[in-house]
Amino acid sequence: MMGRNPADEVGILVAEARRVYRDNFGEDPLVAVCAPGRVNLIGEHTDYNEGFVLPMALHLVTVMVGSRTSGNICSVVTIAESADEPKRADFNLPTENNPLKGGQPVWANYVKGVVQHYRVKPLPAFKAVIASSVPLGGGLSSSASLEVAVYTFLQQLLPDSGDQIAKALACQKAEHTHAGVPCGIMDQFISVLGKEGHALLIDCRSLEATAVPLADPGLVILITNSNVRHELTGSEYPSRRKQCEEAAAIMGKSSLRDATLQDLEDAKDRLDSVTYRRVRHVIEETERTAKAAEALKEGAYQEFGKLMVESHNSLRDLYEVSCPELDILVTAAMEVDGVFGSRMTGGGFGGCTVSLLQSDATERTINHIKQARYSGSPTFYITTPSDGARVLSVFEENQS
Ligand code: GAF
Repeated sequence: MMGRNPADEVGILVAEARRVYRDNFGEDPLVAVCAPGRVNLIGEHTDYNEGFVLPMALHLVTVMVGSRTSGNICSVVTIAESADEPKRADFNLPTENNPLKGGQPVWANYVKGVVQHYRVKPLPAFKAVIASSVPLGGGLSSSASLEVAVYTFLQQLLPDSGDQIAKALACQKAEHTHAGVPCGIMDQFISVLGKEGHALLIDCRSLEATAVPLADPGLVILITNSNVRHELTGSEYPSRRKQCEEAAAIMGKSSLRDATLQDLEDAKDRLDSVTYRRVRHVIEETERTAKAAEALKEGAYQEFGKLMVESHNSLRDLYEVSCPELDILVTAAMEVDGVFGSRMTGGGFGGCTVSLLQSDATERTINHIKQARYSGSPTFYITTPSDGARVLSVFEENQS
């Protein structure tokens, strides 16, 4: 659970990364940057259908410290939780004839992907250390926060135009090409553009975002990590995306954003029953998300919570991306007096739930969830909406 204040937590990560940098490279880094993970309050599996999402940036961040170096070889060390070894990767800067390709270790592919898609060239070589407090595979966007941290770091070495949307899109492209996940834009967008004290209603078609205030001291946003590993690199996520795109084509729409429930009924005979359920989720979830943003603006937390639960049920029954552990956590949270709503968050198949509750219900909610009939052991984060990626320190004059 969140114990220290968020700024101290980031400071500890930076200090640790600097120490490891000194141990590996025998000098101090020049710059430290960070990019947050996210929790999505509502609007799941709608981003790649050009619908609405309502995420907020977290106090959990990926930190990157480093400096430019001469030559062509980049060296990166990670001390973030990662599933694979080695913890150090050395690779050549890409050239037109030799683009950077994915390989081993897997964590380095996120770095390489962003270097490959950085919008200005030629980049100088660099040395860097990565640290992170975003739990790996927790559905809180550990990978997007890594990509955006790398991009933010590269901006310190060779500034780009500063276009924030283009930055998010370049990081999304890195995920597509180097991590093999055909994700939507939500995670990279919020990691770049998150705003303290606010959730963002993102229209994933126009890429316009509306900041929705979310800083009521009477309200707590509780994240419960099921500690069931979530992996989007398997076939489930890509197959959901493909089903949606094929359904849109069958319905004569450029994306499911244009489809209504009436369109769905009209196309029922041409869709198999699984695809029908997927499409229904997407159409209803997009509508629910717009309604939820209105409810949040008005402080109508009961209404917001009801929409969260509807979203969870739809992800469980229609989109089929929940799992028994997430269902148990949501049911347990909803049994507590003072909890407005609860749902799985992120891609699904494990990871976290997010619950909205009265702040005076926090302790009893956590205690109740801990007692739920649940084989794993959940962990908890009490969180508030934070800013997007930022430069934390420039330790000396930056070389340019
Ligand atoms: C993952 C993806 F990366 C996002 O783009 C989004 O589709 C989400 O799953 C589901 O809403 O986090």
